[in-house]
Amino acid sequence: MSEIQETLSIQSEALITKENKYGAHNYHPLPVVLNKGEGVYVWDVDGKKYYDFLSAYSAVNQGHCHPKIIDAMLKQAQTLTLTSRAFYNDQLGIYEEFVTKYFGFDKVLPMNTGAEAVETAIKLCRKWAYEVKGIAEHAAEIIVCENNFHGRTTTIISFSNDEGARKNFGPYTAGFIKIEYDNLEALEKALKASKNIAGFLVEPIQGEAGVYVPSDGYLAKAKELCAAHNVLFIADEVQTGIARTGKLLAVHHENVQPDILILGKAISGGVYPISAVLANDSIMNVIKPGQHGSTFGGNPVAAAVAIAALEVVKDENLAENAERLGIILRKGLNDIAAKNSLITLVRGKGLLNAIVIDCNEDSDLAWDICLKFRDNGLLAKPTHGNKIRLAPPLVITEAQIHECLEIIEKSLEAFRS
Ligand code: IF1
Repeated sequence: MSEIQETLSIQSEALITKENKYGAHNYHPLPVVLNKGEGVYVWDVDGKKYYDFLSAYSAVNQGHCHPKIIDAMLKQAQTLTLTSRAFYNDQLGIYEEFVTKYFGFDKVLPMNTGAEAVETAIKLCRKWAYEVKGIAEHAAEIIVCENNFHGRTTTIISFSNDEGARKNFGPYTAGFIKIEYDNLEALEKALKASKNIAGFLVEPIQGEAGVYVPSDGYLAKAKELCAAHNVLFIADEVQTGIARTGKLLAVHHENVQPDILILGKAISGGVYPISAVLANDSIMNVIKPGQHGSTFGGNPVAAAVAIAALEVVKDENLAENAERLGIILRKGLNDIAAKNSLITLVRGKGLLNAIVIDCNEDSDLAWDICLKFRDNGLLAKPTHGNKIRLAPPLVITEAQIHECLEIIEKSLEAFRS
């Protein structure tokens, strides 16, 4: 794999070396060192400006350092930052009312990271299964999908089938059944096979798998099957939620209301770690004092930030923008693909898209293309070796999309064989 490029400044190289020396090697970042962001742009330490086509894995949907969100954070940070949940604070209730009405649920359970919210949903689902559905203790099972990505905790990686994420982190948590994604027959079969199914945990679009969009009707039918078997439909919208795919939630494309909704990332616009689990009373009320929590979950800064970030999504019509510009982006990418055989497939929804590069998953080609994108002023990252995720902040304009398509086309031309 190409490492530090000759084009890097001494300053960038020094900072990368520090991370390599003092930080755990749990990432392999693209060699670019950023120190500023505004809207769709980020800048490196040498002042070079880039389009951000990763948006911190869809956390920065509202654009970098959105003034309204930053103002809310600063104001609250100067007043009260953390009380713990041992006491009430004057922000949390206001946020809880706001976020539940915004997404149409009775209650919210506030956490910090996506993985924590997934863990929360799993615990909630299991407890509901024992106390409401009446499954025998320790027997509850949750159906998950192959090639899922739900986070990095021990339980979550227990039901991953990504060897890198899983290997040598065992023993694993039991109670999960894996079925093929986008396969309703497999779901129905699993639901019929056992009386102990508590929930079905699913990403409406599989992000890590390379932006894999399921067939039309899959989510609606899956929800229906779950309802028929008294099984909770749990949507992990950590990556797909908050306008990214052209609707407020990706499940809204099929008019589905999940039983449990998991949100993270863009619920803060990428300024603060905030996540949330939403459900109605019949489910959420199984959690009683002392049974779940977090020191930072629902803190006053998070509450103020999340309200501002969610207001921006509506004020600036980000879902509509993502829908409209996604179509233009995919059309432009397909036009490039028609001329350049390096792109074998363009897929996605809204502004969550990926191109599949004509090489195997072990090849360096997608990585090298991302280095070329970088040199030409656009930042993106390969996923699963041969796919490149293209997911700019949702505040991007049509003119900017066209400029980015030019960068992409020009960069790919350099690789034409
Ligand atoms: C990393 C991917 C994206 C998520 C879904 C829960 C979480 C995530 C659907 C956990 C997190 C991230 C984490 C990031 C890579 C990344 C990712 F490539 F792995 F799939 F976004 F595309 N559910 N996704 O996508 O949220 O605990 O991280 O806040 O570096 O691991 P978290």
